[in-house]
Amino acid sequence: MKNKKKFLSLSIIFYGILFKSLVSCFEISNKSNSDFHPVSQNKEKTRVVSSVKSIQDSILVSGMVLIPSGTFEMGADDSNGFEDEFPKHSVKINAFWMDKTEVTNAQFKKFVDQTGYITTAEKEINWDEMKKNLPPNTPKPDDSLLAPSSLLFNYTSSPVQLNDYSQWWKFSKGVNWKHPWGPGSSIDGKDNFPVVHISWNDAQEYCKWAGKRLPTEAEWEYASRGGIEHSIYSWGNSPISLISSKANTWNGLFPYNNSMEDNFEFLAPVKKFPPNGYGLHDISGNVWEWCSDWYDYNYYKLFENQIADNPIGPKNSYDPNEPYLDKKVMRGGSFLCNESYCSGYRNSMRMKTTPDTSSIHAGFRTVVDAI
Ligand SMILES: [Ca+2]
Ligand SMILES: [Ca+2]
Repeated sequence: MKNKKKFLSLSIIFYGILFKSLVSCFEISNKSNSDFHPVSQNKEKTRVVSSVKSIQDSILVSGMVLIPSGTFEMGADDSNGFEDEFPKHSVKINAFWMDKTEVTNAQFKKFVDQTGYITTAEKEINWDEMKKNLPPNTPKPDDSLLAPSSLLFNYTSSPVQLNDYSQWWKFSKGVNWKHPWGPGSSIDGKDNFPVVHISWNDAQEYCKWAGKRLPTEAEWEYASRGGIEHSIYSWGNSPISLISSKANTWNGLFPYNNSMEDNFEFLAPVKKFPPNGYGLHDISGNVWEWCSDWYDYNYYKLFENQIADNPIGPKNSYDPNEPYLDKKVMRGGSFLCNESYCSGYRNSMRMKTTPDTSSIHAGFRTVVDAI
């Protein structure tokens, strides 16, 4: 029993995508609702730019929208922000093109068909590589734990302590982008669903093939805001609890009762929810989206009282909760987020996880520099 417990905790450290972050969500969401102060909706507006400048552009940016250059205030919009979202600071962003949707199964399949690429979740875990990022003398787990695997969500049968994420996250064998719910599942007929079980490393390889790149964290937040200043969400400031039509999230009681007011229990096909002001679908919810930046808890402090000019993130990762793990940023929340547990769909909410991890609710979208 002792050994079993040790392996469980070890696997959570290894493959612990989102674990600490989910705890962070819990801490945020436990704040009183009385702290929530919606501001006026008058600033909401729709601004979609979809023109292209040349034939070459039109090929490259198919399925993308132009995000115009500008300066915005990056970071928490109210007291619900987590500590790493402060201080709010000015950021200048050059124009860029961004995918209207999360990268789909059909798009990723084209990449795999042309390159033969094998994703992280489809490979056995290389213990020699992995242990370099773990505390010294971490024991090697049983070989069965090193088999190709990814993280799956499982309902609990009843209310549980929300700080014990191992109750609903299971590291599961045979789970990958082609079999998102395990060996018995497939993506047949799901071309327009977001590809999932994609590690940051996988997303990088796709970008190289496509001639594109991942957005920086600053670009992502700027795009998510959709041209609305000081908005908590990509649609403005109306609470998610009142507008389930805005994004695919978790309605009801997490993690045991999904009431599905938004009509989707888990993943939704892309474009089932309205775009934000820049024409981006599912920038909030559905699946988390990788950014190019390393995560640093203190990064925003570097830009206090100055304008950050197209920041590309820190040179090194730092998460005080797991300082021995290097983590990349993810943004936007997923179908597992809700107001009572995880508000990851807030514009400024910062998620972080190691670049070799994958899960049922993590994907990405790409960008291209606008010249
Ligand atoms: Ca949903
Ligand atoms: Ca998303």
